[in-house]
Order: sequence, then structure tokens, then C-alpha cells
Amino acid sequence: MFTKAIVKEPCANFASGLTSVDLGKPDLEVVLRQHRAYCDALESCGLELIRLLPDEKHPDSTFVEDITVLTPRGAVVTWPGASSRLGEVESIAQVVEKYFDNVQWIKKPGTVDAGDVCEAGEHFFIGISRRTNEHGARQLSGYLNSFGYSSSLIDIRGLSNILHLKSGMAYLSERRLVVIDALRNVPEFSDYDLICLNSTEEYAANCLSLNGRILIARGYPGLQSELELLGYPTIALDMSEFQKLDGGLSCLSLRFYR
Ligand code: CIR
Repeated sequence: MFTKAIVKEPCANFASGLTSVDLGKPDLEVVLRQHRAYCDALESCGLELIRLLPDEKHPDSTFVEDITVLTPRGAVVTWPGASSRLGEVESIAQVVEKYFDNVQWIKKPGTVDAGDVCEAGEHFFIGISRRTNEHGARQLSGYLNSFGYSSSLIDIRGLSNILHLKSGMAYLSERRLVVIDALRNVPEFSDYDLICLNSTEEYAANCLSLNGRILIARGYPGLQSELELLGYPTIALDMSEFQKLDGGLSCLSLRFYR
């Protein structure tokens, strides 16, 4: 169960954030509306929100998830892989230090974007990507190990269509994963039940399991009906403006239990 989530309102400069896709420029009014609906959905799942003010200097700072790995036993503050995002760390770390006793830090030359980190119960999958380097992934793995968790590293550098590991997968519950086709044969997933997405629904892979519900991007009826059939109630949310900056549902919050 999660009881709290950190969110940060998108800033007026949001459209200047990093992107690798060509989906057009985000419309700020729609961005803010979609972010409000996202926050409402978190609250409807029982979370109390810790709302941080917009940060005009860091257009990607609404994607708070990348800055910290939060676990029930401790937190790891990351060193983001994009230099323009390094200045986002301080404000998130201040909040994390307020709520967590055991806080560890990724150190240079390690880099980690926590969008590459997928918690699956007592195990963590860590993507090595354009943002998370091997050094960072190994530091993180060591910290998770010290908290009593296992982890495995998954190299996604060969996949040009996803920025982070979690752009292409999500953990639901009971050893069940949602994955894009390119991740279906990852050996580390062989003991898991996989829900494989077809090529038109890949963006929906970044869904978010929250206190018995699943937040899913709107417009992906295949996945949504499959989840409902499996007994997961879903909440569909418009994500178009965040998708324009490579963002998904999980990146917009840091969920934890306190
Ligand atoms: C970036 O490129 O860093 C942002 N525009 C998007 C970050 C998305 N974060 C995530 O998937 N965890």
C-alpha cells in the first residue's frame, strides 16, 4: 500500500523539456489540466500528495520519479543521466530526507534515472540505458542489496524506442508484468506472467499499479480490457502532453508508504 506521493506541478517552461520524439509542442494549458487529473487520480487511490512548486529552471522537473528510488526500507537519491536535470535533485532530496531515515546517494561517475528502475516486490529490475550507466546501476544494486532486496540489470541500450526501462514495462502484482514486444524475451522475465503489448499500444506499457487499481494512459483499449478481465480496476488518464516529452504515468510521482 502507498499512502503518500510527491508531485511537482509542471512549470510555464515545460515545453522546453528534453524529448526524443516528434509529437509536437506540449500545450501548457492542457499539460496543467492533465497534471491536475493525474493528481486527482492519485488522491482517489488514497494517497496524500506532497505538492512541490513549479521550477522554471528545470522544465523536466515535473517528472519527479527519475530523481529517487523509494523503497519501504530506504531511499536512493539518483544522479540523473541528463546534465540539464542535475539541478532537480536538491528539492526532491530535501523532501525524501524528511520522510526516510536511510538515504543513500548515487555518486559520479554513476548515473541513474529512476525511470529505469522497476520494483517487483522484493526484486528490482534496473535498466542500463542512455541515462543509467553501468556504474550507476551497480551502485544502486549494491544499495538495494543492503536494504535486503535482490536486483537484476537489463541492458536496453539497443532499444531506440524507449527512453527508460519503465517506458516499456510495468510490474502489476503477483509476478505479472506488462511488457512491450522487444522485452518479451528478456531472460530475467522468464519466471513472470507477461502481458505483451501489440505495437500500436506500446506507450501504455508505462502503467501504474496503485493500491489495487491500475492507472493507464487513455486510448489503449486492448490493454485496458485485458487488465479489467484479469480483475484489475483501471483509471484511464489523458497523457498526450507528457508523451510529447517522453514522459509516462509513473514518472509524474514518487509513491511511498509512511
Ligand atoms: C527526460 O527526457 O528526462 C524527460 N523529458 C522525460 C522523463 C520521463 N521519465 C520517466 O520516464 N521516468
